[in-house]
Amino acid sequence: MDRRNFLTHTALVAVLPWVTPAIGAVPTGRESMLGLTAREDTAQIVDDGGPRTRIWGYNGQVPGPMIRVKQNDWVRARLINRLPVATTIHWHGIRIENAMDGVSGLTQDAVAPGQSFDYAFQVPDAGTFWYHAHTRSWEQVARGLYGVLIVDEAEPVAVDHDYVLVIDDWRLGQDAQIHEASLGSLHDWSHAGRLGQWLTVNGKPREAFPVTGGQRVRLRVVNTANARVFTLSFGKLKPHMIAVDGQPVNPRSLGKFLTIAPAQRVDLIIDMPADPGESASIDVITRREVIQVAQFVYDLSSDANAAKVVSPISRLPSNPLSTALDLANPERTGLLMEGGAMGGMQSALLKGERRSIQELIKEGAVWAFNETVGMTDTPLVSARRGQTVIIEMRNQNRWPHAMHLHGHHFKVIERKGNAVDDDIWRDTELVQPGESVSIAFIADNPGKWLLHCHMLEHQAGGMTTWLEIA
Ligand SMILES: [Cu+2]
Repeated sequence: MDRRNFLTHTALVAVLPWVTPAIGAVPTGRESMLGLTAREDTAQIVDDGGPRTRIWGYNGQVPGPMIRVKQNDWVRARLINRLPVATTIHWHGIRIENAMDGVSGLTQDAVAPGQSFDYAFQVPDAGTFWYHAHTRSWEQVARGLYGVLIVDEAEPVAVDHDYVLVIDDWRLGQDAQIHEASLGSLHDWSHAGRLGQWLTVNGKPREAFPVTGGQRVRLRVVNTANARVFTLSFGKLKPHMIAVDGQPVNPRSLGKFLTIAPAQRVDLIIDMPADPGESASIDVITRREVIQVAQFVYDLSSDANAAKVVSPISRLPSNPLSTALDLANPERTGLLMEGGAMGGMQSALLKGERRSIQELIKEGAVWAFNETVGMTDTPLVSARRGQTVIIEMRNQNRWPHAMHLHGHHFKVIERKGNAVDDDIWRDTELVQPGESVSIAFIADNPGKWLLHCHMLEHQAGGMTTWLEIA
């Protein structure tokens, strides 16, 4: 339980007092324009008393300001770039108008230092989303350019608390500063991506959520790490999953652990036990240890610490997502995922030319989709609007990949050759080494949309392609 164990490469000492959560929600809407200034600042991401860390953050904060709107509202945000480099914002999981998707080089030009860009879009789905830099994201997200975007249901959902748990890992030097020398490290790119040794939740080392016994908590878990897949344990608590990547699912018991890949979100309902003596901590489980990252703190002075009649957990209202897949007449394509350390890739196409693995390594081009590194002139798929698209992904390398599709939510219809029939619609799916996973979605959002690995070093190393919907 000692956080020092987690810091295998630094001498940072971690003993902290609990701090109360302070996530402010910034309303936005048709009338008001939210300013998001991307700039360098410092943040207390290590323990109080330790040094402040130089970060890049929206309005100088990490996470950036929480944006909270109602379903069908407009988000209007002005990105003001005070960074030394160009940037853009991607609104992850929002089924957005293509021009607002924030992908530099595909949907907009990158915003140069000193310049600004106005994003304005309507949010069709209620749920838990996030926003982050989408220009050199392997560096900009690692430095802290991300925030949470919550879209509230049209009718409020009955809970006593609505809490957010944003998990990130940071690679810090002994001075508690971001380890810059390893940004862009070929080792990270060709292995699991940039993994940090310092954990934060909501931008600090630990989080405390006030509760009283018998209360119902909605907990929105967001993984903003560049590459780390987190495994969370809730001790004796019994969470139920109610939404995945912003889309409602039939409430179901979580089981023992929550596995959450980079960019994924999971909404949970947790009924707090009446007895404050019961375990109420949230732990991150690694291969070596158990690290407490958050705790539900009972208000012992309250008379309310009593068991309430536990009402059933109802399903969240459905979002207006097209789910009637036409599996008989799909546009179908394969996506072979190759490369990485120990992957055995011999050569691949880079900018239209076949290059040997030795040449590719020199360019950091260590991953390929369908024998091609990175973006191509023609899309992986051209679909008519409304067509069902099936993408058969085959992970033929030694590493897991968190595959993210922009502008749509998809359903896994087949895994390892077995048909899957569940009610989960995702924007990011973890594909394990050796696995084949087929996803299907209705191409109902016109434009140019990325499909890429959200292990951001894998994306930068070549795991990115695009689809075009007429
Ligand atoms: Cu990957």
